[in-house]
Parts: sequence; structure tokens; C-alpha cells
Amino acid sequence: MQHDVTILVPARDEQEQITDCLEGIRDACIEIGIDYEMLVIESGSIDSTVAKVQDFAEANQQTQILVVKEPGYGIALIRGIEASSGRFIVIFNVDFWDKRFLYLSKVDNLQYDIVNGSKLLPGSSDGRNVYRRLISKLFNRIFLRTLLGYNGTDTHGIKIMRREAILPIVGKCVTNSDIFDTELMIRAERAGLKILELPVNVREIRPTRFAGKRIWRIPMDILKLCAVLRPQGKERQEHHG
Ligand SMILES: Nc1nc2c(ncn2[C@@H]2O[C@H](COP(=O)(O)OP(=O)(O)O)[C@@H](O)[C@H]2O)c(=O)[nH]1
Ligand SMILES: [Mg+2]
Repeated sequence: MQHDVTILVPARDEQEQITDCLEGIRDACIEIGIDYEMLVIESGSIDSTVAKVQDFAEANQQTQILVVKEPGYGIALIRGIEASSGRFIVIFNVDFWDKRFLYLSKVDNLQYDIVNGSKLLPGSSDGRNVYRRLISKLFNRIFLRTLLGYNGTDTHGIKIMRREAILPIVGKCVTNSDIFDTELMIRAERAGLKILELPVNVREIRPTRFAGKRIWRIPMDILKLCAVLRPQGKERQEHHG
């Protein structure tokens, strides 16, 4: 059945927070009056995340779980987007989501294809530790802006997107680690999609789990992204003077 909004929640080892998160999002949808489906994309968990989501889904028909064999944040999002049916796709994290992105789906004739949460825009506040904030700043200013010519301030994290507008771009993406939504945003901008950034207040309820294999995929995907997107990034910069 087609819904107005598909909410994607990637989840790995989230047994402590997942039920509260899903309840919170469900209650916000009811309060705002959103016709939604919620898809939790689980992969790589070694805790009881799957059982917790299954319990929630049994009691809440709008929620479904998609178990993906291969772990990874990017792959989870790609599978989730492929399985979604909503006019809008919302991406939330278990440790960070924001009701305002749900409200946007109610705006008549929303002029934007993507509204992306930015941790670096004036008006935002970032409660993460100093290293994480520094990495975000360096990544966004040096890699995204200078090397790839991206005009926004942030790419990774929560967002609402018009499904029809982003589907053709998703198919072109070559990365599937945490860099996936960065690639999606760069390609979206280059394809001329209308993007709005919204400042967000990041208050993660637990630290990130950048560990093990996950950390090594990121530099590999950054190199891949440079190889695929850099030539045009350079051209654009030269063009802009
Ligand atoms: N399905 C799936 N979800 C993941 C994976 N890694 C992270 N996530 C989820 O993606 C979201 C962001 O992860 P987090 O560890 O907070 O990374 P951050 O982006 O650095 O804050 C959370 O909802 C995680 O549960 C993964 O390998 N598979
Ligand atoms: Mg996080």
C-alpha cells in the first residue's frame, strides 16, 4: 500500500534505545497526522535489536523490519530506499531524529526535493564530543566544499526527500558505507535538485560506534568518491573562478 511518508530507521545493536525511538516517532506521526509506514533496516546486530523491533512491529502495523545480511549504514539505506513506497522518504537515526522533518511532509507544494539536517549551519547546535565535531568540520569544509565543490554545509544524517526525485540518483551511487548519503547529496546537487538545509540540534543519546570494519570502509569510499566525482568538482570550481 502506498503511504505519504516512508520513515527509514537503520539500526545495528540498538537494543537499549530502539523501542523508545520507534514509540517516539510513532507518537509524533499520530500527533501530526501523517499517513506513514516505518521501515527499520537492521543488519549486523549481535544483540536483541531484531526481537525488539519484531515485538514493536507486531503491535504497530505501520512498522516493518527489513533484515539485511550485509552490515553497513549505506547498504541499509539503499535497501530501505528500494523498499520504500512513500511520496516522501525520511531518514532518521535511532540516536537522533527530529519531528520537524515529519512536519515538512505536510507542507503543500513543498518547493524542495531534499531538506537536509545540517550540524554546521548557523542556528544549529552540536552536542557531540570535540573530536566528532572537528571531523565533521574538516570533512565538510575541506573534502566536500574544496575538493568536490559541494555548496551545502553538511550531507550526512537526517533528511526528508521526494522519492521520485532521488530514485534515479540512488541508482548511480557507487559507495555503500557511511559515505553513501554524502554521495547522494553531491549527486543530487549536481543533478540540479532543489536542496534546503535546516539547522539541527544534535543531542545523541549514545556515542557513535565507529569501530571494526566500519572505519576502514570510509577512507576507501572517500577515495572512490574522489575518483568518480572529482573531475567535475574541479571543473565546477574553475568555472566559478
Ligand atoms: N542497519 C544498520 N544500521 C546501522 C549500521 N551502522 C550504524 N547504523 C545505524 O545508523 C544510525 C547512525 O549510527 P551511529 O552509530 O549513531 O553513527 P553516526 O552517524 O556516526 O552518529 C543508527 O541508527 C545506527 O543504529 C549498520 O551497519 N547497519
Ligand atoms: Mg549517532
